[in-house]
Amino acid sequence: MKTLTNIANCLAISLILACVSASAATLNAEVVNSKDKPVKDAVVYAVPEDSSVLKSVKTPKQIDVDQVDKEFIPYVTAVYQGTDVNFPNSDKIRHHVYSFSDAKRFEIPLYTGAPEKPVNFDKAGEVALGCNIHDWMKAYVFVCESPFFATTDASGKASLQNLPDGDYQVRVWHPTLRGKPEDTGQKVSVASGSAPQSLHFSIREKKLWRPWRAPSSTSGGYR
Ligand SMILES: [Cu+2]
Repeated sequence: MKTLTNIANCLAISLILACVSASAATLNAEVVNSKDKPVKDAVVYAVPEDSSVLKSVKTPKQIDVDQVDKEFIPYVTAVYQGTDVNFPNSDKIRHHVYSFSDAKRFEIPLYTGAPEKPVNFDKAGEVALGCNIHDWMKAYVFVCESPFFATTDASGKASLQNLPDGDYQVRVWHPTLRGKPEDTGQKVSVASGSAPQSLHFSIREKKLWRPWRAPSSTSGGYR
């Protein structure tokens, strides 16, 4: 019996070791604001110093930003430079999606259902989305110069996994970020076989103007 327990212990230890090496190049990031409160929907991204790493990475070519109950879903979408974004309209009414941002100016005039073609985001930077009909509909596409990114959850945490070995600048962007993502940069070296690293970002925020939502039968009033 004792031998069996020992074998079980050995197996458990082997499994733990296997897990550690499998998650070798993992970065766990936490983003807080100047009041130490977690920041949700922040994009944490790692830019490799050796850009040849980017050639071997497979990334999705298309992604959706939906419109449901007169809101964009999700609020923040991170994409790798060059990705196509579809803007399906899941409501029964028409929306008119646009952006005036430098990284992408576009307009999809009043439509229902799926637009004819997606919008290609080929320039890195933030793209603020709006709807011409519903002023409160606001959302963002953040176009990353790197395919290694993750968006923080409600606890301000995000995990970047399967990073190829090498040196990176890890940066943060958020709609409320005061200053440039480059100013948030932290240099990190990752190597397979090492334990996950933890990064802490404290960002300065600016106030975002957001119009009140009009009353709706489904939301039960203003929000
Ligand atoms: Cu709309």
